[in-house]
Amino acid sequence: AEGLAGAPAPFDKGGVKIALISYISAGDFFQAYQAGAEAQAKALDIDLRVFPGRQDAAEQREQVLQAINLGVSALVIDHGLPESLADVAQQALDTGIKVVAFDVNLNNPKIPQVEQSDHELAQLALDQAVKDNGASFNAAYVYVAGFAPLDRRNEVWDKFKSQNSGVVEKTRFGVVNDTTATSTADQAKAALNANPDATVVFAPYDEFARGVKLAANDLGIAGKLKIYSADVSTADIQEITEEGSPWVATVATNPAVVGAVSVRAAALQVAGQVVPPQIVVKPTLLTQESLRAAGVKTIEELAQKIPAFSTSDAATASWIPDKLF
Ligand code: SR1
Repeated sequence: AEGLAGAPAPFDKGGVKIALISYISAGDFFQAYQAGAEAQAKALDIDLRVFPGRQDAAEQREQVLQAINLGVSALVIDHGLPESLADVAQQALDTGIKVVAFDVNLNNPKIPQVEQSDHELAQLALDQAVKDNGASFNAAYVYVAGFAPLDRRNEVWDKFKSQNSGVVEKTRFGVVNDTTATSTADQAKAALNANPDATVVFAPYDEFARGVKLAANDLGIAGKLKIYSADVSTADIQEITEEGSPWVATVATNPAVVGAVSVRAAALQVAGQVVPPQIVVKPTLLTQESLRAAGVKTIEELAQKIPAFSTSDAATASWIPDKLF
């Protein structure tokens, strides 16, 4: 450990231990989130201990206890089930460990919450759906309850339906597991087969959108469907912009930036600095049309064109390097 010149203690000496404890590690979003957290940790000379997420609430809870025993200075808890985390997160706080939560509501005023402004994200996607399809359409909706970001996006979907009586939810499905896209594709095939009049799909997680696109291609109905999602990755850009793709818009942050912000929020607290209770990284609407017109093929190219994809002003300080990508 070398330390960071000009940084407050303990970062001036380096080697501060922070744990990143995820519920899900698979998929583009979570891999990029972790990569961003690692890049920010490296820039701060933090010894980041990454605990793999395997969609296992009991294992994630155990990992929090392991991190406490490791003597970390802070924990970043990335997704998970509040009921299996709240008491062990409090235990961490009680031993002097700082805690940051990303997308899991631990309902604790001592734990700042990082999020992507999910209400705005969903609203931007649905506004685009109305722009493209008018305010009357039959929809398929992909949702799994219990994940804070999906629950927040669902609140917007419910409100949107109540304000647009011409929008009919014909079918609802979804699964989050270690093969979310292919499992969702299986469900989507059955649901879209049974509801051939559904023309718009609200799938606010890129793994959901990828699954629905797979199903649409298998069923030969890609030409009559339009998919609206959340999230973006290089692989998603390829899927959105390819000829004949039904995936017409997504609303996204750069997940690597969100990972970096989460580590910065933890570091600020370890340095004794104040962090707001809500730390928001705002998303951007990316349509198929705009991506094709800009000729953007990768998330790095997006970062060159859209400032919010290269850095965020959330949880910054003069001593924290934040130009990472
Ligand atoms: C299972 S929750 C998936 C969502 O978490 C993050 O907020 C991403 O945006 C993703 O859509």
